[in-house]
Amino acid sequence: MAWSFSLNSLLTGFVFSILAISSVDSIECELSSCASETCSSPTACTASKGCFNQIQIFDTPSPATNQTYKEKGCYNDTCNDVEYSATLGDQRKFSYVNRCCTSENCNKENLTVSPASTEANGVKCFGYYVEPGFLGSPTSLSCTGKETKCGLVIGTEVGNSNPFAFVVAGAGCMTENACNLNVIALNNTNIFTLCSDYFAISSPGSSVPDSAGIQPTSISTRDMMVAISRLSVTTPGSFLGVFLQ
Ligand SMILES: *[C@@H]1O[C@H](CO)[C@@H](O)[C@H](O)[C@H]1NC(C)=O
Ligand SMILES: *[C@@H]1O[C@H](CO)[C@@H](O)[C@H](O)[C@H]1NC(C)=O
Ligand SMILES: *[C@@H]1O[C@H](CO)[C@@H](O)[C@H](O)[C@H]1NC(C)=O
Ligand SMILES: *[C@H]1O[C@@H](CO)[C@H](O)[C@@H](O)[C@@H]1NC(C)=O
Repeated sequence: MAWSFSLNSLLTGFVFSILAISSVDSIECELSSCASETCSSPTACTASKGCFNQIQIFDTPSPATNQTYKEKGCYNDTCNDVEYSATLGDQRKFSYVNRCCTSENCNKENLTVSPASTEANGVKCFGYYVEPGFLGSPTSLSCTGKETKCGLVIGTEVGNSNPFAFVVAGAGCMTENACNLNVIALNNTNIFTLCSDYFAISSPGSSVPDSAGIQPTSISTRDMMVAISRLSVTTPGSFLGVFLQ
């Protein structure tokens, strides 16, 4: 028995060393980026953990304002497989997909985004969209597919001397994992999101006041306009204060 025990521990030790060696091994991934149709020529990077493949799509009613960003590269610590989207007013829709993989050059494939479900899910949100030079009008959006939350999106320019330089703002339907984001997206835009029943017109089986004690249906289009119109003259912080008071 002693013999078999020591053989066992020898084997176990051997297996552990192999695992230890292979986990410090590094792999090569494709490193590239595309802004709409313009892509950098792909190079390679070395990752200790794996490769990522990311796509961001900003869908608008016109090809001239559509934007697609793709990025491929290496990661050394963490990477999350995520997929989220937000549909705002005036047919503005933002989708984000990030995929992680851990074998050599596994991010070579180009990501495609499967079309989101167009089936209404019963949630209705205020839809709104504004950017410099474009002021939309508030609408009621019938949310579809997995976009079951109502919320607000604010985009500010990264690195602008005014930390709240405003690029885009909107309200609409979002997937739950698109709530409470604070990320850099699209063309160097800081995206901040907030979900709240305050932006809901109706949701199935819910007439409960939200945590702020406001009936979801109590917001009027006029309230929304007033609040949003303050956006261009104030900071997102105090703008949010309007909603969170
Ligand atoms: C990951 O680590 C390797 C080796 O330490 C390094 O060469 C590489 O630049 C790092 N890559 C990233 C994306 O941090
Ligand atoms: C991915 O897209 C880039 C840029 O459009 C293209 O050059 C490349 O060949 C594509 N890769 C694959 C594997 O289809
Ligand atoms: C991206 O941002 C840069 C600098 O902020 C700007 O020059 C460029 O036109 C922008 N590209 C698009 C597609 O909006
Ligand atoms: C953006 O443009 C409109 C109008 O031509 C198309 O219908 C969309 O499919 C297109 N969206 C993307 C992501 O290319």
